[in-house]
Amino acid sequence: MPELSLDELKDKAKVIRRLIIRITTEAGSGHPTSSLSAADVVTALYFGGFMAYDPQKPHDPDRDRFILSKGHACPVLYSAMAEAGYFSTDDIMTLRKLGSPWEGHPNMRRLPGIEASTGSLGQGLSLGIGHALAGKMDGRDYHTYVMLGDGEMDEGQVWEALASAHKYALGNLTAIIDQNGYQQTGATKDVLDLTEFQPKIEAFGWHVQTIAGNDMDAVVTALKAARGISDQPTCIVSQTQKGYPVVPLLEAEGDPNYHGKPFSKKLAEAALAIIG
Ligand SMILES: Cc1ncc(C[n+]2csc(CCOP(=O)(O)OP(=O)(O)O)c2C)c(N)n1
Ligand SMILES: [Mg+2]
Repeated sequence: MPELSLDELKDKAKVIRRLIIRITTEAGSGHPTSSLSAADVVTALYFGGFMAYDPQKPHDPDRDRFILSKGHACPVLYSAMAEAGYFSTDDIMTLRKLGSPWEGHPNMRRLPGIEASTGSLGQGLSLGIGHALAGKMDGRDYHTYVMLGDGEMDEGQVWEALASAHKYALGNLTAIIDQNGYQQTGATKDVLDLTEFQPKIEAFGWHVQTIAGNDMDAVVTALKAARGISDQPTCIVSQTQKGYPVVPLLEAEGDPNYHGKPFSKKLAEAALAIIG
C-alpha cells in the first residue's frame, strides 16, 4: 500500500483533480464538482497508507474496502484507481462513452476493484456494513470505508444503517460524509437540513469527527484517529466545498453547485490553471 508524505499527497490530489476535469470534459457529461470536493479524502485513502490493496489482486479477501456510495462522483474514484494502477489514464478517458466499463456510475461487474455498484443513493453504507460484518464473522482484519454525500443523508436507509452498525460494534467501519453543502436541487440546508451531523450520529453510538475535508493535513489526522478506534464504528464529517478549488469560477458562471454539469473546454482550461 502506498504511503505518501503530506506534500506528496497534496500533489497527488492535484493530479487526481486534473484527471477529474479532463475526463468529464472529454465525456461531455458527469459530475466534476461532486468529485472535486471528495478528492482529498479519496487521495488520502488510496495513497496515505490507509488502505491495503493490490491492483493485481482485486479480489484478495484481506483487502481493505472503499465504497463510493455517492456513485455519481465516480470520476474521483476512477482517477484515484488509475493512479493506483488498476487501469490506465487512457482507459478512463472513455468515461461514459458507449460500451465503456467506466460508466457514469461504478459497476462492480465490469471493473475489478470496484467494491459496489452504486448510484442509487442511500445504499452504500448498508453494503459497507455487510462487508464489515462479514470481516468480523470470518476473522479477517480488513477495514471498510464508505463515502456518502450530504444530500444522500436525506435517505432513510442511511439512518437505519447508522443504527445497525453500532449494534454490531463495527470498529472496522468508517463512514465519511462529504459535506459539500449542495445536492442536486440546491443547497442541502434548504432541501432538508439534517445538520449538525455530529451530535445526531454520536447519538447513534458512533465515534464522530468533524473536519475541514479539503485540508489534507486534517484529512490524514482524522483518518489516523479513526483507525485508532476499534470498538465502535467511526464517522468523519468532511466539510468541503463542492467544486474545490475552482468555486470562484463556478460562482462567476452563476451556479456554484454546478451539479452534474461538465466544464466546457474553456472553463476546464481555467480550472486546470487554478489547480496547477
Ligand atoms: C435514490 C436516488 N435518488 C435520486 C438520485 C439523483 N441524484 C443524483 S446525485 C444527487 C444529489 C446528491 O447530492 P449529494 O449526496 O450531496 O452529493 P454531491 O453531488 O453534492 O456530492 C441526486 C439527488 C439518485 N442518484 N439516487
Ligand atoms: Mg452534497
